Amino acid sequence: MKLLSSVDKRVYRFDFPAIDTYPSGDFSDTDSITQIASDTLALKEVVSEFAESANITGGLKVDTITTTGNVDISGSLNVETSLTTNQLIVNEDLYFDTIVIRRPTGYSDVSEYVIMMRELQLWINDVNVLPITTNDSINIAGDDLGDTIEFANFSTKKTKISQSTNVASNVANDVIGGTYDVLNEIIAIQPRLSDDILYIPLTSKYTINNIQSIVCYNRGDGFQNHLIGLAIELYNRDIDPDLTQILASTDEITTAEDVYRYDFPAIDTYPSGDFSDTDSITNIASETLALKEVVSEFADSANITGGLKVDTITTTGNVDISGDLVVSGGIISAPNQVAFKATTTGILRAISNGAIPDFENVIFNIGGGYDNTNYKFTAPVAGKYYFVVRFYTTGNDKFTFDLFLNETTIISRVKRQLNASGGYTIFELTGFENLSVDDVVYATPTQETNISINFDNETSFLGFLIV
Ligand SMILES: [Ca+2]
Repeated sequence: MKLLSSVDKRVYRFDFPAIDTYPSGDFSDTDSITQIASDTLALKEVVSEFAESANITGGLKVDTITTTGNVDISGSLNVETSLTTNQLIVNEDLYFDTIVIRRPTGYSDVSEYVIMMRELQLWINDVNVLPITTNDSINIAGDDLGDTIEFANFSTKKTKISQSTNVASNVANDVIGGTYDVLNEIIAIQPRLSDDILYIPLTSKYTINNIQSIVCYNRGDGFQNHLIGLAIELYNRDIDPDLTQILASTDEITTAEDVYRYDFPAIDTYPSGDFSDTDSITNIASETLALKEVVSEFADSANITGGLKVDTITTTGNVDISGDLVVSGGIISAPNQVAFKATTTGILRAISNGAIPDFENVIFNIGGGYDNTNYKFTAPVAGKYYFVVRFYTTGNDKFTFDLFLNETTIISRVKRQLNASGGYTIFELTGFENLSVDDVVYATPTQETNISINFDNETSFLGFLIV
């Protein structure tokens, strides 16, 4: 707001954005304590600069937005033309760098929440990467979670200790012992809780899509039911340090087994002959050795190397298919497939050579390719089109009627060679043509003088895109 002292007015009025809500007929041309002064009475200024920030309930239209800070968008960002940036950071949700083994529902098959096993393997590119991408346990209680494999509590995110020398990082020491080499401390020394976890931070970040399999070797000397209730979860602690977003998860273990195997989509890339029927640090356990589960549910989005089976696919965006689309049942609905039909209106007319019948009455025109001012169809997309020109002639004169492509090529022709009797005959001219975008198709009589056509609904021009 600025002073308007240089202007000779008795009343000054400063409009703010909500002036739009004031009834337009309620301004007063005279001094008023019940109405806002009108433009006639007052000098008006629009106040549009606000301090600090503004919460706008309606839409905001501006020519340019310049900001020195960040722009946080909780919805989607749609860019109609182009996006220019020096650095594009892709959503890393699908990358994980942390494995957590925990009890999602707090269930334990035995009274103590024991976490014990021999080994966990993360198979990527035919290699178990866990031994080379993890750090040994420090094994001190009460520390914050860091970059070492530890027992911990999921609620407090504080470390807990192992029993004896069975430290947590033995889960990735490339040793599959005869009994177990990972065990959380006994309850008499350190209470075991339902939300205790085995925390396995990786020193590398991997995409879930590249996982072939996660294999868990349970303890090997009985008591395998101690693992029942546990599940394996994947997180990205780099962007989610509180471990709140599960990127992928196995089901809870429900049966006592020696070995559990969780296949991810990239299992298709693993050589089919390389599965091992015995404990192995070089090969993925076979289905003979391990109970197999396929992990197919990921958070948010996924690039899936293998197949994808779902009940329903709903998308608000496009679906681009570079391969074939095979539909084995149901009906394909394609409401936007290019198609048009137009008819003539009026009475009998003689159409001379080169003239185009007035197909002015548009029945439908999906894709907008047909022009009912010049009676020509212009292909909006490339493809194979089928055309029909149907006309009703009451005359007996010979004629030639052609379907043209781009004014030079005759796609199809119907012809009455000689004058004939009878009249009132319907002819159909059909054509099937591979068109490029902007190819033009239309119908016109040629060669003879003219043709008498009945301009009713019997005379029509139609076409549609087949593929
Ligand atoms: Ca081990």
